[in-house]
Amino acid sequence: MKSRIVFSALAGLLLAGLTFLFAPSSPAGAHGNITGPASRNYGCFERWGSKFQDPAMATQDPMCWQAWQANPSAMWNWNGLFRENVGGNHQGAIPDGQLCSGGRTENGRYNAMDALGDWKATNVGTSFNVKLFDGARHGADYIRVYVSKPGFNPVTQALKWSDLDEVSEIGNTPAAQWTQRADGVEIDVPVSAPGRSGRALVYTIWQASHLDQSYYFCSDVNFGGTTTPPTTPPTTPPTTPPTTPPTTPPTTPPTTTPPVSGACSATYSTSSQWSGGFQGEVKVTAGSAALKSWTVNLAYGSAPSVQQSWSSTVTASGTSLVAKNVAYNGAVPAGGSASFGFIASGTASAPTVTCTATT
Ligand SMILES: [Cu+2]
Repeated sequence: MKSRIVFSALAGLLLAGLTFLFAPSSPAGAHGNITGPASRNYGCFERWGSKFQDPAMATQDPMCWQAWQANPSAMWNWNGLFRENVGGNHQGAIPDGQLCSGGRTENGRYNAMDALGDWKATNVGTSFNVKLFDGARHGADYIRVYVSKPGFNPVTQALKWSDLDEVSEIGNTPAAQWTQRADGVEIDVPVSAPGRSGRALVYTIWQASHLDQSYYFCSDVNFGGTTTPPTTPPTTPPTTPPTTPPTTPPTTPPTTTPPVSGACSATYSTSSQWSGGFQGEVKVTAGSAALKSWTVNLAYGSAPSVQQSWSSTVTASGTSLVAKNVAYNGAVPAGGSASFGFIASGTASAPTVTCTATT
């Protein structure tokens, strides 16, 4: 279940604009999250999911940038930040400093949510609603909302349980009583925090009425903040030349060498799935010769519809998906490997995988 895809900042820069082929989709079929004031990973998904490789994020929204670099699955799986079998002992299950990752749940997928820094904060008044979207229609045994105490600075301080005051709670509420949406249900939990101003963290525990499944969300807020008029997303100034990788020597076009089958091998794994979609990952391993470029064919009964891919360009061809290396990961040393991933709709199934390469 854990992603083995790691982006480096350089890879992100090189990738920008190269591999973004598909519009994103939200895997909204399962579980849920706080959509307002948006939790850290939901906010990063909402703001950047359609352009998660845009290097502008590094300066415009650096905390989201570090989160995407650390593990994009934390955003693609925005609805999966939960623990099971906590038995109501949330403080016992989650150490101080790890509250925003749910105690580094899911093999650490959400660890970047604990990172200290200037996360984008939602402006709220002293009375506002916490909106919980539940794509799985679990409903709630209870929902508890906490606000960090006055003086706590989420930009510089790691959140501890003792930093929190509980400000609101609702009890057992079946999904049938929530607001019905086509893709799930949602509920507003009213919160009042009189006299507050400035930055704070809102912490929500959702005990879903499904197994013993509890969800943990950090939402950054700014009490009394003024809403700035929506600015158009800054575009790269046309006078700025695109950054070219200075150290990459010109390579001969890979098409001059015929592909060799057997030069590489590839393995497929489903790293995550939810109702209506899944995330697949493929590892390409070079044989005894270094690769200059590679192509992986994933043969299915019928090709799944791909919404998003990274570290590869993925296109459908008949009943197959055809994945080609991108600029930065075509060269693989002998015995070395490269990885890519994709998000697709439908039900995960294991494809027949073949790899060809130029050496
Ligand atoms: Cu669930």
